[in-house]
Order: sequence, then C-alpha cells, then structure tokens
Amino acid sequence: MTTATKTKPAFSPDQVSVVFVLGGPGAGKGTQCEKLVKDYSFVHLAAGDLLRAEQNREGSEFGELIKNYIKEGLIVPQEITLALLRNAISENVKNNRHKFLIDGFPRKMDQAISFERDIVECKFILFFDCPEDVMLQRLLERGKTSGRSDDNIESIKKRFKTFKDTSMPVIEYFETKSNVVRIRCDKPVDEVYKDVQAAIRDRL
Ligand code: UP5
Ligand code: MG
Repeated sequence: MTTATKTKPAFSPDQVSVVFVLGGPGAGKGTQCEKLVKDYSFVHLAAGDLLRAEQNREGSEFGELIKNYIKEGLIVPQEITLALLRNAISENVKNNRHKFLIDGFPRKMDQAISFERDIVECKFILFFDCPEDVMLQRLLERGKTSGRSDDNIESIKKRFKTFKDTSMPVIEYFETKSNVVRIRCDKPVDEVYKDVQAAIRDRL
C-alpha cells in the first residue's frame, strides 16, 4: 500500500513571521511597507520588485516571459515567483532576519495555497482598500517618472481587471479565515500609516 506524502512547510510561524500586504495597483503597498521597515524590524520583499530584478538579471531564462506578463498585467506563473520568494526568505533567515512583509503576493489562489503549504503560514493580511479612480490618478502621475513598463493607461486597465478577477478572490479567501486587516488608503500617506500602526499593534 502506498501512502501519500504530506509535505511540511519549510518554516513554522514561530521561526518565520510573514505578513502579506495586498491591495490594488497603486493602492500604496510599497509606500506603507517602506514606513513599516523604518519603524519595525521587518524585511520588505515586494514580489513585483523581485520579478523586475529577475527580468533584468543577465542570463535569466525567464526575462522575456516576465517582461511580457508584467506589461500585460498578468500573473507570472507561480513557480517563478515562489522560487524568488523562497530564496529571499532563506537568505534573510541565514542572516537572522525572521520578520517579513511580503508585498503584492499572493495575488492568485494557487500562489496562496502553495506558499502556505510549502514555505510558511502567514500571520495576517494587511489589505489596502482604495477606489480605482484614486489608484488610476496615482499610477498615471507616477508613470510620468517611474519608467515602469506597466504605468501606462493600457497596462493599468489590464492590471485593474486582473486585480478584480484574480486577486480579490484571494482576499475573500483569507477573509473567511478572519485574518484580514482592511485599511482604507484614499487618504494622505501619514493618515493611512496611523491606521496601519493601530491595526497591527495587537497583532505583532
Ligand atoms: N501614493 C501612495 N500612497 C499614497 C497616498 N496615501 N496618498 C497619495 N499618494 C500616494 O504607490 C503608488 C503611487 O501612489 C506612488 O507614486 C506613491 O507615491 C503614491 P505605491 O506605494 O508604489 O503603490 P503600490 O500599491 O505598491 O503600487 P504598485 O504599482 O507597486 O502595485 P502593483 O501591485 O500593480 O505592482 P507590483 O509591483 O506588485 O506588481 C507588478 C506586476 O508584477 C503585476 O501586475 C504582475 O504582472 C507581476 N506580479 C506577478 O506576476 N506575481 C506576483 O506575485 C506579483 C507581481
Ligand atoms: Mg509596489
């Protein structure tokens, strides 16, 4: 008789503490994470930044694929993003850093399931809730100088559609587990941050 092997996550939540930071394109995930890093001892891992770095890494076999997915506002196949995150987490753990803000991930159900099954269960989710018209204005403004290939009206529309169709179900899934902290972020950065600090005070 064969028995199915049940894999264990690489880390326990006591060893590695992960907060997922989710929200639509331009909601302010990166901005708020930067502030949290200054005030708390978090490592900030932005999935989009890891993918952009891999895209630009000389010799990467995934460069062209990542470039196309990002421009089209589509979710890069999970194997690539999971490997980048797993490596980044392991490197930091080796250097005694154990608290992570994972920004912009998971944004598709398969990623959520795989990450928690293989790497570690998340502690809670910070969800930045922002109206689309506000996000649009922010991204168009940032697009004047960001150089990001997806900060243009065609790509932004595709990113919004992917967020609604593919990423919102991830937030709804975590809501059923009651570990989502919802923060409105159509307010000045420092006001949003006050709400973030109040919301996480009892959870860290
Ligand atoms: N700004 C921020 N907060 C503000 C406030 N309160 N008031 C006024 N202005 C505010 O902010 C955006 C802009 O708004 C900035 O100019 C900021 O100053 C201003 P930012 O903090 O950068 O917002 P953020 O939510 O981080 O927006 P970002 O554009 O990074 O979000 P995305 O989720 O679209 O981008 P990400 O880099 O995570 O992903 C890009 C692409 O990578 C995805 O579309 C996808 O193709 C791919 N991807 C995957 O395939 N898989 C993944 O797991 C992750 C990404
Ligand atoms: Mg970002």
